[in-house]
Parts: sequence; structure tokens; C-alpha cells
Amino acid sequence: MFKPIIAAMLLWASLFASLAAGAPSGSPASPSPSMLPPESKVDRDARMKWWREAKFGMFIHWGVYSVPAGVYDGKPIGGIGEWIMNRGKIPVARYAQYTKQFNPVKFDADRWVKTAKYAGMKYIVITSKHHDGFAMFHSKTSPYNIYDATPFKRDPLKELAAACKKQGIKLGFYYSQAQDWHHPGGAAAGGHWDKAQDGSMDKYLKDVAVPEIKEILTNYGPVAVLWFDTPKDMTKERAEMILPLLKLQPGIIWNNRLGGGYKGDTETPEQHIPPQGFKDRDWETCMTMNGTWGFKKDDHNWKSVETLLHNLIDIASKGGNYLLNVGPTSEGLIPEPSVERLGEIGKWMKVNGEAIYGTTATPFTQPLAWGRCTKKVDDAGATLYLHVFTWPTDGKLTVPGIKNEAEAAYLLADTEKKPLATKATDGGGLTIDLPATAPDPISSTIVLRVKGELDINQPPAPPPQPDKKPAKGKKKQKQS
Ligand code: FHN
Repeated sequence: MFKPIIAAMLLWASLFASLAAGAPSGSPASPSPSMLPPESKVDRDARMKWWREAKFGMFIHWGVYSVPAGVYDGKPIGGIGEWIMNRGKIPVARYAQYTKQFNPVKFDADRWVKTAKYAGMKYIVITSKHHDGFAMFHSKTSPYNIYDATPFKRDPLKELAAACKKQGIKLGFYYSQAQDWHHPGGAAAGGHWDKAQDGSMDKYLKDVAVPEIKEILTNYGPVAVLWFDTPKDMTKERAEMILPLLKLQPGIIWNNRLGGGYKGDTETPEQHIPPQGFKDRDWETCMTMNGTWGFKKDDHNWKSVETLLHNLIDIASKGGNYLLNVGPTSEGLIPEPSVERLGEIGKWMKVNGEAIYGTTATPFTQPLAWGRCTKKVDDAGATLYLHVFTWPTDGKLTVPGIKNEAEAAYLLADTEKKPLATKATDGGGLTIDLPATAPDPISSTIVLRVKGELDINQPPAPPPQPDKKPAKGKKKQKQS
């Protein structure tokens, strides 16, 4: 008599646990040594080194959803483009019809990589399979893939892997391990809407997710990142069906969305920047440039270059990485507004990249009135990069509380490094004399080199806050 109640409670508990696993805080154990080889801190730091220095990457959401591009049966479907199948409750067979129209002949892997590189991005993470269950690679596991099910007959991930290798940029794969709205047994947020989706999740994991992940980790050369997502219904046992596959790529970095309580290497705040970053955890904010990850033809809600650059700097100043999304079209093109913005970011990065790559978080515990700070510390002292968003009208930049002796100060945009005068102020801190106009209207960088270990007179840092998604509709990012 009590059995159904207990079963329901257990189901609820496991559902709650799996959903919570998507949240960065509170997830318990790291992988057990029996699943992955044990790793010392030194080895871990070596594995994470390139990623920590990279700071800026390109997220690519590309799939069959770029064909309907937000419109089903002549009606616009609300929400993010790659969710159209779920939001529109499109039957499995009907959605699969879009594959026949998916022929992205304008796809040029070299051009995509060039666009990312020009913007100053150091790595790419692309959807190898999103929640719609469609593999964007030539899978031998399921015929529901871009090679076998479309007129395209090419493997874009192979081409992208070759282009990344040629141009010296790291490549990672996103893989939706739990949600799969095509293959029977795959999870679906809100539940299945088509009988064709019903089945055993364990069987789906065994017959689809595990072999496909094995394929992407075997057939595409070095895979820098594996990006799991929405661990719906992922119990510890289910996560452990996937975990050993990571051994196929010993240097791989994986995120915190596998589920089953596994924390992975990185926290992944989405569409927001946690006010104080994360303590003792690597993290990466992923963000769209407009309002969708996958292409939607009617979404013109683009963020301005200023917003995007300020986000990048803000994230770096808090110790994180920025994974900025593009959603290519069904023709295989990165939308022009994205390319334009990436070009502008690239111009800024050419001048100011030194103040982003390889930096660590600000040493200041309080917000800086004029902008943000990143730093590089060495045995002899520290280099502070002062990112000035608001150029002081009185020509004096105040650096609060810093007690170290200033060795040099100059504009990063000034190739001659003409010294800027500095003056210690009473009670700690210093001022830097600036030219009347800012070299860059969005953010200008002052390099401040100081001697010795950083010594700043300031209140202690506030205790770290749990990462919280801002409430819907609150604090919208400025669009262009
Ligand atoms: O449901 C997905 C969404 O489509 C997109 O892929 C983002 C990117 O982080 N992740 C999920 C929502 O958290």
C-alpha cells in the first residue's frame, strides 16, 4: 500500500537531485578514482592551464533547428530557437523532415575558425548533438545524423577539427547526454509529447549517448572540452555509464552538467555573470549575442559591442572565461551581426588582449568606480590592468588603497609606453594622470606595474554568494 508513495518520493528525490546537478553549488563528489585516474593538484593545474589563460571562447549552436529558424507551420514559436521541437510539440517524424532541407553548402570551417580567431577567441565548443537528438557528425551509431540524413553528405565536425588544427585553436564538443527528443528513452523537459519518444532511458544511454560520445572522443583528434548539458534524470549510475569515456581524451576539460552529483572541472553560469565569480572553482559564463542560441530568423535583439566587451572584461576581472555564442544558419553561415560584433571585439583585443589573456581576478575587494581590474603576478611584483570604462573628467584616475610602490604606468594602446605620472595619495592609494581623451570609447587599459607582493588597504572580500540566476525579466543586458 505504501509502495507507490515511497516510489513517488524516490522518483521526486532523484528528479530533484538530477536537476540540482545542473546548478553549480552544492554538488557533492568529484569523480571517484575508480572511474577516472587520480590527479594531483599539479597535474590538474597543468591540464587546466591553457583554458585558464584562454579566457575567451566561441560557443556554436548549430543543428536542424536552423531550418525552421523559429517558425513552425507558419507560426512563430516563442523561446530559444534550438527548443522549437519541444516548445512547438513537433512530432518526431515531422521534425525529422527538416533534415531533408538541411543542406548548409555555404559552411566553410576555415572561415568560422578565422572569425573566432580574429575575435581573439582561443577555443570553440560546438553542439555535436543538441536536445533534438540530431548528430552533427557522421555517426555510425544512429542514422539520425548530418551525413546520413541530409543532402549535405559532409561531416562538419571533421572539417572543423581539421580547420582548428590548421589554425591552432582548441576544439571542444557540446553533447546533450540526457535530453534527446528523437531517440526512444531520451529525456525531455516537460515530458514526452510523442509516443515515439517513449522508452527506457538506460537503453537510450547505452545504445545512443554512450556510443556517440565514444565516437566524438575517438574520431576527431584532440578534444579539448566536453560540454554536457541539462542533466535531466541523470542519476549517479547513469552518469557513470558516461564518465569512463573521458579517459579516451586524457587532457579533456568537462563541465558541471553531467549530472549524478559529478562536479566536473568548470562551473557554467548561463546568461549571467556571478557578482563575485567562484571561489576555488574554474568557471565560464556562456552567453548569447542576441536572445537565442540556435538561429532564429526573427531575433534581431543583438547586444552591443560595448556590452559584449564589458562582459568579457567583467568576467576576466572576476577570474572566469567568456564562452560567447553564435547560431549559424541552415546555409552554414554565422549571421552577419555576429560576425560584425566579433570583428569589433577582435580590433579591441589586438590592442588590449594582454590585459585579458593569462590574467587572474582583480585584487580589489570593492567595485572600482571607473571600471574593472585584471592582474598578472610574478616574483618581483604585479602588473595591474586597469580597464577604464568611464574616463575621469578631471584627468586623474584613482586606484584606491594600493600601498605598493608604482614602478611604471602607461596606456596599453601606446606602443611607446610613454610614462603616465603617478602620485601616492594620503591613506593609501594612488592617482594616475591621464590624457584628456580616452584611447578607446568602450574601455581603455592602463598598465600599472607595482613592486613586491600586492598590499592593498581595503575591507575584506565579501563572503562568496551561491550562484543565482537573475530572476526572469530582471536586469536585462543592454542590447544595441
Ligand atoms: O537547453 C539548453 C539550451 O538550449 C542551450 O544549449 C544552453 C547553453 O548553455 N544550455 C541549455 C539550457 O541550460
